[in-house]
Amino acid sequence: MSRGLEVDEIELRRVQMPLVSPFRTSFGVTTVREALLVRVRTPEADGWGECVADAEPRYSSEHLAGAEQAISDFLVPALSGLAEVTVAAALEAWSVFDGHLMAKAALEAALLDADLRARGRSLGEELGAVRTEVDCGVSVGIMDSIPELLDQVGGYLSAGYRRIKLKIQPGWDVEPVRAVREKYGDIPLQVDANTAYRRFDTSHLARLDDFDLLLIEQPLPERDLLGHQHLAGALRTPICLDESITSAADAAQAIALGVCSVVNIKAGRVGGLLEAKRIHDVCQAHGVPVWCGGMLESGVGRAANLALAALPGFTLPGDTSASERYYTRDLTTPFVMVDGRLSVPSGPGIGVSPDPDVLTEHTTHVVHLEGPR
Ligand code: OSB
Ligand code: MG
Repeated sequence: MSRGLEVDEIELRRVQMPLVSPFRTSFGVTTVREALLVRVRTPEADGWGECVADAEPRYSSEHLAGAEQAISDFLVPALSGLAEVTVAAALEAWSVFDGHLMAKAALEAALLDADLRARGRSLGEELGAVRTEVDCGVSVGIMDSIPELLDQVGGYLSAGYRRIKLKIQPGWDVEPVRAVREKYGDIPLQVDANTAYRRFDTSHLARLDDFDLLLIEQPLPERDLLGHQHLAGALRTPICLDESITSAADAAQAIALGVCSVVNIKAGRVGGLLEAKRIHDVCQAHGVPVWCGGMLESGVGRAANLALAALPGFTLPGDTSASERYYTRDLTTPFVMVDGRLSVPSGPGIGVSPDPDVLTEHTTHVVHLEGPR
């Protein structure tokens, strides 16, 4: 972005989207996804961003109401001090505010989308995409019983998903993994604990080594890098970090310390698409494979995730699933999986826009903020 954006208005919109089935993780269950959409209005185009914070601070310390407040009270006012509103200048101005990465990512995405649409350039091109479609994996929640889990996994395999990820927690780990391996054989399979284990669980987690998993994602708490380092030495299964990695500096440190050998990148968790690309670059330079995570996004966030997942270092299938895995009606034209892959949008910006009627139907409240003066 060279010249500045003329931002007339910023719209913050809360939406509620019922999931096709409840999604249970070690930190809670979601039946209706609550999201915050950011629309940046400029004379040339509207730019869209989706905030990945949850209604409650369980996955991370951020939550939706807090993100909304951070945007309206700090991030938008900070734009007023800029000579020119550019994405780079905005990120620089926001760097004085500690944390609030999900809030920053949502507004960054909307500014970037507005700018790219005005310039007729796709997000994929801007980030350095090298492919037009990406391999899809699917994240399978904790279920009430093994037969229900096997049914759900079977459905996703029939649909064509190229990799299955099982959510695990103490009491739901070795047995479900064994059952899926026994029934479905040598499929690409991995697990995600969302910080549910502690260092004293090391010998229990080592039992997962029998199942040739692609990786185990975030077994220990976010801050416990040393614990993950010990675990990496004790397990054959590769350690992948999600919650622990919030910047390129985090990724560089984790790699240098031998804490993980794979990284799950979520732009929404790391303060934006540009930081996500930097994490990708650091990992690629060290030969560490990455994949694109998800936070049950609507089509708005999904479109941006697909552009990111098209970068060369994203060599593992991500949690970039089809719209119908989450929602009966997505906010955008649904993303449909063909042969286990989703197409990377090629239109300007994120390449899709919310349908006004679906948007209105799901909206619970809207706030309009004046653009920077
Ligand atoms: O840890 O990857 C995670 C969903 C919400 C919060 C955290 C996570 C997830 C998922 C689902 O695993 C990914 C998706 O399909 O969007
Ligand atoms: Mg995860």
